[in-house]
Amino acid sequence: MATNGTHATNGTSSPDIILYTNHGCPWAHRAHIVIKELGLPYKEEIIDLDRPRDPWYLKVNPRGLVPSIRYNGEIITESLVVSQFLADAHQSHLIPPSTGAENALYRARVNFFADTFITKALPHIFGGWRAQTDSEKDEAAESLVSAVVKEIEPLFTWDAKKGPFFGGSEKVTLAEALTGPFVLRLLGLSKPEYGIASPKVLPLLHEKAPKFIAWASKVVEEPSVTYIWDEKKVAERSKARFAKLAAEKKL
Ligand SMILES: N[C@@H](CCC(=O)N[C@@H](CS)C(=O)NCC(=O)O)C(=O)O
Repeated sequence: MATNGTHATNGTSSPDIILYTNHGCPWAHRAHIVIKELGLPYKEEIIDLDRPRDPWYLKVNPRGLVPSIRYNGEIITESLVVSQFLADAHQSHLIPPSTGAENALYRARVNFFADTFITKALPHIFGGWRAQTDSEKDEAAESLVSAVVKEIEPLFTWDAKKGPFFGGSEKVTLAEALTGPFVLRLLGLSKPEYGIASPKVLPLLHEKAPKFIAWASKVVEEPSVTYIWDEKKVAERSKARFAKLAAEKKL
């Protein structure tokens, strides 16, 4: 089991955290960003997703999915729940506490932003990867860009000169922690050299969703977002997985 991190940022004694993860999983990646932003020490247990889960892990998470965490002996599962829990348990720049209407409103905006990305854009990102012909990939690219323009671009209402992240924050917030793993994949795996997505995705986003691209370009530069990211490895594994699914006619 690997040990990471050195200190807690909030002045309280550090909790005992085990993160059950796989570095190729975007959902688990959310928890990595949160933990890194909080500066929390943790141990990690890599779960091999290429074979059936061991019985001990099914006791940790009966769904067999990553991420899960053990926090001072308590198990917490599901990436959104894990991320929100850690951010609430350790107050930081990620998200304000839920006390007071102003904070509650900010939290609602963060949640809406992340939810919009996941429900409106992500299905088209995945759709483009699964598509098997160039024209299907192009079609998914058009749908993705339309969704970003309609649903996400209007959410960038803050002055990005103050700070590039949600609400004009200079530091990554929970909005970026929840969406960053997918932003990395969108910007990284859409490069034409991988042949995973339509080559039109990035030029179209630059042309039609400038605020989104400016934000996304900053997100993928953050050390907390990139420290477990291996673009080439994820690209190769994704291609191999889609080729296998296509051969089994499961796409
Ligand atoms: N809704 C879950 C999704 C997690 C998820 O799908 N994890 C995948 C890896 S990216 C997994 O553990 N797959 C194992 C399997 O399906 O057997 C969350 O947000 O935590």
